[in-house]
Amino acid sequence: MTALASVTSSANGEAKAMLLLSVLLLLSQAKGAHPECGERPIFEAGPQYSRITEGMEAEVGEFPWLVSIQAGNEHFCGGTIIDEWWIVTAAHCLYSGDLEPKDLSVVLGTSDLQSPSLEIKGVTSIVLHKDFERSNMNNDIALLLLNSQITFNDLKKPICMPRQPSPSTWSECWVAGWGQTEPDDKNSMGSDLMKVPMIIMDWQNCSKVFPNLTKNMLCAGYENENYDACQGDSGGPLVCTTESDKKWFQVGIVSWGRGCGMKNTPGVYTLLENYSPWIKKVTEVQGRPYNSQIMRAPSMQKPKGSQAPKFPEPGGPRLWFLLCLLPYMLFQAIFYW
Ligand code: 4AZ
Repeated sequence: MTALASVTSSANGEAKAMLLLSVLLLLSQAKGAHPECGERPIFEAGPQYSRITEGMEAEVGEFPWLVSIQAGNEHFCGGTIIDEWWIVTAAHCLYSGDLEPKDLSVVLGTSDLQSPSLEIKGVTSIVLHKDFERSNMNNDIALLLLNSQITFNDLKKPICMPRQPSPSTWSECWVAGWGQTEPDDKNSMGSDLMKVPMIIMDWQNCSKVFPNLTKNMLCAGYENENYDACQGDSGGPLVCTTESDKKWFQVGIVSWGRGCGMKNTPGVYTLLENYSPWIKKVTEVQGRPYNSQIMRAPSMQKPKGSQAPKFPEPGGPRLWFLLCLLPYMLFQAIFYW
């Protein structure tokens, strides 16, 4: 090989490396633009940020979709981020009649409600399911529209909406919240997020425990353990994952039960998969349509309604791609002409 050829091929290699880098950059920017649902990168990276030594305290970044719904700076219910604008929660949390959007705040991005780095957003609309029945808790679901959109990062991420039909078995389920840790003690609500593992129970068996159970509800518990959600956890998510795809799906909304933590008495949850059409309709009517396609299977496509720009956006992925491509073209031009 001559000296010139070896210089040319190394320059060529550099140019190819640059091309590869720019493609990676392009891909990472595209991922940031439409974050995937149901992922928890900080938690999966290992326990290096953990403050937990034992017990069932949630770790930092373990439930990045979970929010605290507050009135007068006091936590009263949980909620779940489903996209940049929307929080799903329980209707019974907001049913009191005189609650207005301006009374509410949503705390996100933290498992510690006393953290100095938490983020607080206001609410512009409260939408309760119109068929919510206080007497039997049927249709216990509501949506909150935020006053500004969430910028996702590793501490703030949307959950995946349930698949239809949902898997017959989930590999792992958890419920988490800032609710009471002692069934009869209102003062047992803490600022640290707590979690318990859950197993979804057969509907027929659960309807023997709760004869007024409707098909919009599911039951979950943990045999021989008193793991349960309690007051203050309401509105928060029951999330599950399958063995195969390691994404987290919201299967239920904490709704009601017979007391808390009673052995062999499951908790009752709103069956979220029944409400996909309702979520779609409400979010469209309110002018902030939920785009399940992007959240479920992210792609390079733009969200519905947003126009593809005619020119590269300033600092956008295409501009970066072109900038990185330029040296490659120059090398090619110098050494092959
Ligand atoms: C409640 O009062 C409540 N054990 C929530 C969940 C359960 C019981 C009560 C389930 O908000």
